[in-house]
Amino acid sequence: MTATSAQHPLTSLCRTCFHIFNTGKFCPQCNRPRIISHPELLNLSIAHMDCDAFYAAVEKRDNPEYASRPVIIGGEKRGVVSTACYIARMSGVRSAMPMYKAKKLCPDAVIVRPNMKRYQEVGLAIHNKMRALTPLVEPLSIDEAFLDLSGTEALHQAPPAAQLAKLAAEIEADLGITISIGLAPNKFLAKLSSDMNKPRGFTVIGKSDAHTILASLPITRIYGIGAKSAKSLAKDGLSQISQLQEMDETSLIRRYGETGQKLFKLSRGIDNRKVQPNSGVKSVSSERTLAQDLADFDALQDKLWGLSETVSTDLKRKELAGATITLKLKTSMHRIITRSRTLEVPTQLSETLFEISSDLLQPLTDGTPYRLIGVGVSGFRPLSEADQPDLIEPSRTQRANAERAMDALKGKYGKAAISKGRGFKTAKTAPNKKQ
Ligand code: TTP
Ligand code: MG
Repeated sequence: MTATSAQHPLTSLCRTCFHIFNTGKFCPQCNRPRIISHPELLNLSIAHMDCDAFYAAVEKRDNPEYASRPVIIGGEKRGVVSTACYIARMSGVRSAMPMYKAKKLCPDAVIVRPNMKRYQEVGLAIHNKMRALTPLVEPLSIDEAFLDLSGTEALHQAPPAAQLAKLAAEIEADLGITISIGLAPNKFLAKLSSDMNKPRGFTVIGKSDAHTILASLPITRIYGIGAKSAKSLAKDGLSQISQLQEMDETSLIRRYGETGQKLFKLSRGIDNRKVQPNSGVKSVSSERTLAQDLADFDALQDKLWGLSETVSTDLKRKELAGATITLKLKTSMHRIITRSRTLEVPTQLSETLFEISSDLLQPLTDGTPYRLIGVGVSGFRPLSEADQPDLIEPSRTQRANAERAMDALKGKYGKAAISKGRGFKTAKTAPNKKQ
């Protein structure tokens, strides 16, 4: 499906043989009907790609007997749906739904416990295929990424739209996973469009039709507008993007400050954020200024769990694993102290970050009051080397597996509200994130 504009001539791409032609319902070269048409098709280079029913797709691929059955992926203990295949979705099953409800809606579904390690491997393989097209790949989560394909046409002898269609076909053929594509002038519109015709979608939003498409959508489709912001906007009578399009910038800024300016721009399809690959990232860290100075080990260690979880979430989202863990402290006299330890095997797990940073903290708790505490990871190494089974300390491997299972429940890392027991104490205030 395609967003089109009547005034401008269309350009079309065949998603089967990648032939480019003017217009028509069938490809003049291969006669197939999977055609994508848009007047700006050859001018756009920012893409967002998101796998379809990702965890369920991996399970179906690995268990062909599930192919035509409704499949639901979910953790047993917390009883929440991680995802459901598109067959199960026809019965109304959705991510984050309680499992008992999903079972009621779809009694004949195959229920599968998540295998996070497997999904991470497949997600990484997909991101690596993207990196073969451009170094400008920004993973957003395990199954999605932004790509900036500007300037790649000469190298690949094909415009970005054709490169994307080919890549999707290659991912399907080589990895057995289907993916949906959004192509647009910027990240906001690309992400919006990839979601519009799932599964196996390819949707284009151009400059010429962005305004009209946005006008038909609710405000909640603007990134960063969660349930809370939507509620306060609704109090002011604002629920549709079209309403924002009618307001001028000054009054939006006067009402909502910086958010108002963002709403003004995004409602008009303007988004200047760059696609940021991870290659420039040297370290990932998180630190927190304490409400009151602390000297006690237990009290300080209590903060380390939340910090370790934040850093770990960030590492997983960015597909990074680092071997050097650094603890940072600032005394009440503003002196900065750092202590680091380098591990044999790089990690991205919060359990490991917590364990090592606690070890580093121990000798520094000699009664000195601290006003800030932070955890950082550097020394990045290939993800394939990360968190290997620990033969010397098998309990560490068990904890790592438990964390991966927990990640499965958390969905796209942090979307849902699940935290390990010890995190509850520190989860109230979000730490300042730094990179
Ligand atoms: P999504 O891309 O949001 O969902 P999806 O790939 O299952 O389905 P689609 O994109 O076709 O709509 O998330 C990717 C994976 O993240 C998903 O397969 C499972 C996991 N996930 C959760 O565990 N919990 C959640 O609440 C969500 C939204 C996703
Ligand atoms: Mg997805």
